[in-house]
Amino acid sequence: MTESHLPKDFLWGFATACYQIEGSPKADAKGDSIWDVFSHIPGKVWDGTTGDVACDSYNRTAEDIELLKSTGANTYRFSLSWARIIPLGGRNDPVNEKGLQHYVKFVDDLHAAGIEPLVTLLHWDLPNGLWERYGGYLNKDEFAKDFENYARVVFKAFGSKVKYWITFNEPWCSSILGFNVACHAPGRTSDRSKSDVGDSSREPWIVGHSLMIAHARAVKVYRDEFKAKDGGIIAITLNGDYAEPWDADDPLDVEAANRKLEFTYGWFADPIYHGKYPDSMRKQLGDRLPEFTAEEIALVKGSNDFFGINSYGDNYIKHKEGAPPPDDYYGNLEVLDQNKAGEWIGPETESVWLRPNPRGFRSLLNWLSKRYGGPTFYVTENGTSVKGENDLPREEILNDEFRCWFFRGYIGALADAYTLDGVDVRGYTGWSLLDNYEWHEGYRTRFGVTYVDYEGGQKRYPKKSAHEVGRIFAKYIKKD
Ligand code: GBH
Repeated sequence: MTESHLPKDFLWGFATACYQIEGSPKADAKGDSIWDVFSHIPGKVWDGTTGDVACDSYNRTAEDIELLKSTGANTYRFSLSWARIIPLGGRNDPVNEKGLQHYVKFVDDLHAAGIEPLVTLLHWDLPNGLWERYGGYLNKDEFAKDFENYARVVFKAFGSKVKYWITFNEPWCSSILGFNVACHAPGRTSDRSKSDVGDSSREPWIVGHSLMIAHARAVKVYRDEFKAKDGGIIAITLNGDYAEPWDADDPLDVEAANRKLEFTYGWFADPIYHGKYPDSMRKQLGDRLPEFTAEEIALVKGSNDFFGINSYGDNYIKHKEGAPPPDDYYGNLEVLDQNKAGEWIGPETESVWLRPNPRGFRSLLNWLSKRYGGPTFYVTENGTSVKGENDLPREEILNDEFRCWFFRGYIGALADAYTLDGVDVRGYTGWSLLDNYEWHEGYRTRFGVTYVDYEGGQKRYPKKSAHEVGRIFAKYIKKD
């Protein structure tokens, strides 16, 4: 029997995103992002909170690095605030040296602590200036040019200090949650009870298309102007949970489960690895899904040096009969927690959408590896909330056995996928280093391996899982 393991130089650590942890929305001449605006609109966030203070990480970089060191992590994934670096966002707008140098120093400090930075250029917090100027991602040409400019400014400032770049975090969320479900900024939808503006049947697909082009242009800039001297790799990070048929004996459910993966991962990964959108999407969406020009697809195809994945739970999928409504974004199917036999896909968490299932994670890695010809994967987010965690006494929160169980299962599944299935995975950053601002859910839902006491001055208290993750990796990573 083979003992599952992970390769010797495996990168592991934790992930965060700037709007979720930094606070200090006006410090050092930062501009507003669409999240600064959205979170302040009454009714958008469940508990009415904003990211104005969050974990106060903008002022506590040293503390966060100490925390990372204490977990034994060798990697940290974080995102840059575009609006700190170029407050208005655009290619003719001034660069804000203070904002930029904040991150350059942070990267230097990480290196001094022996921690490899994995940098995301945009984790949903688009400069509001670009939204106001031309509708942000709705304007493909303007947006792609401005993103390219921002990327170049950043690549130049960091040089060889950063070896791992991610263009966008989860374009699916920016498109679907921002322009259909409307729970994320800018909150547009066809549902007039939620927004006066928006077209759920068209805008999300336009936004997804813009993000692909902008991603590809930034990658081209990196490859043409920086890669040879700076030696890094660059990719986009896609999100999606595994999908299993509600009734494994019904070919329509089997097909629907596959279609769900095409509508989440395939939407972005098929153009990059296969040069076109999935047939199932074209069939359902017709001309609502933009076409790539020859020039665009030449740019997009091959624009990943690795495959970034964010994945959390698993679902059962049941096909739907009849024609899908125009705002359908999953591929005419139901996403369920129980299968036909009434079995739950996994235990409950604090997040309605998340039921963990490590076996499903291994299957997902296999599905992606097979469909995309065995690329190199970095898992850039994976983690769990805990049912009722926020209401527990602090001692119990710190003893987060459920989260430890989650990481044992998922990291074990990762090692099995690597060892037994030949999936080429080289890195993993757990979500998240800290409890933080969980977007429209506010602060109630906690994903951190560190408890943050929001009432007690943002003080950090490592949970049991903060140390457990390192113990798990120590078991799997080869020593020689
Ligand atoms: C990640 O997204 C984010 O990158 C991170 O910022 C966040 O804190 C973390 O998850 C934890 O939530 O029920 O239709 O609203 C994970 C992918 C996709 C998970 C959308 C929640 C909700 C779908 N997310 N999903 S819906």
